[in-house]
Amino acid sequence: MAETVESIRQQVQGLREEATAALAAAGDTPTLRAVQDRFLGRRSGVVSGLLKSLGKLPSEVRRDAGRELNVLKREIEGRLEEARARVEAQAFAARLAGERLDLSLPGRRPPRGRRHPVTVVREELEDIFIAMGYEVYEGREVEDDYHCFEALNMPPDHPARDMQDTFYLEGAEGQRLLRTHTSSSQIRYMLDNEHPPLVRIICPGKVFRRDDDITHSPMFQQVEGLVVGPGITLGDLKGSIEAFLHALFGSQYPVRFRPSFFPYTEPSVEADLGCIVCGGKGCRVCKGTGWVEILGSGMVNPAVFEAVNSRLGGAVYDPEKVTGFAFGIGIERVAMMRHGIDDIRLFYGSDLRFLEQFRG
Ligand code: 2U9
Repeated sequence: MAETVESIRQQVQGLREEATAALAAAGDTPTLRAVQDRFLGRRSGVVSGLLKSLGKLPSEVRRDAGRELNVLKREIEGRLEEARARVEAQAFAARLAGERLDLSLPGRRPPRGRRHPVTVVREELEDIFIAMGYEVYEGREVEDDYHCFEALNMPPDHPARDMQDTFYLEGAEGQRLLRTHTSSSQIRYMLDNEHPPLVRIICPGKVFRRDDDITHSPMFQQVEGLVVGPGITLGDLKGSIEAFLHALFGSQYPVRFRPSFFPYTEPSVEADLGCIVCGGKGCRVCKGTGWVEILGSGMVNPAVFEAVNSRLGGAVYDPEKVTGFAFGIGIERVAMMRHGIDDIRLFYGSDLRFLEQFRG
């Protein structure tokens, strides 16, 4: 092999022309890669091969030949870069040309959610009571027998438990249950109260019962209220409930109270509202009576205070010194009356055709 600088130069020039032509003709990335492999590939690239064989050349030729080959290598690398940029720009332009993009089209409106109709009523109830000076206290949905029943004057064999059968869970710390009313949260509040024995709270939230028909859902929502302090009377109960119902429905509707029974209140009273459908004349909704039952209430049974006191280890809620009233209202029932809905289960069927009819 009688290589001279001149013959190397000729080879380099040949390769330069060949590479330049190949790169100019390359129109896509795979072709570019093939050109790169052919000239600069580590194993079989022509230029790489020549660079590797420099060592075999006579020393007087080696230095100049090396310089020529390295210049060529850098040149091909530079051209490759240019060709790559060109191919990419062409591909992008082709994609844009194929895409029909109309920037004047109006955007797609993302679907907008809304509050659930029961949430709307719950928040309205909360606002009314907040304006009347009540604190909102949530408590917990998973409770124990003590907070849900025992402290509320419903010992294990009490018949009132039949109406509040619920879902029981066995846990590491003993039996738990899903609360059947938010009264359990009110017990919890009294036990944790930082300003005893003064209380003015509402407890809104989900409750659970073994019930399922058109007016009962296994999960429904309540707001219960509790007011405790020295000198609280049945008159306070009546005035507060009437003010609340008038704020909720309008002061044109009369409110009346009837005796009732709950283990946790004594005396107990239920409140009726003049029928909002017929205005009191009598219709299907009020079953001809002109009145609809709207909430339950009563004066807190001293047995409830005693149960709390025995947990607290002292007469904190001394029935000789403080009295209180409590009430409870089902939120779905209010929403049903408002909108003329006759099946509670519609609220929890997740059917958007139903839910989208409400403003929220
Ligand atoms: C304490 C003491 C007493 C809360 C009360 C009612 C009457 C009542 C129902 C209304 C419709 C439940 O959602 S509903 O099914 N509630 O009738 N609730 S008195 O009495 C209490 C609460 C807490 C410490």
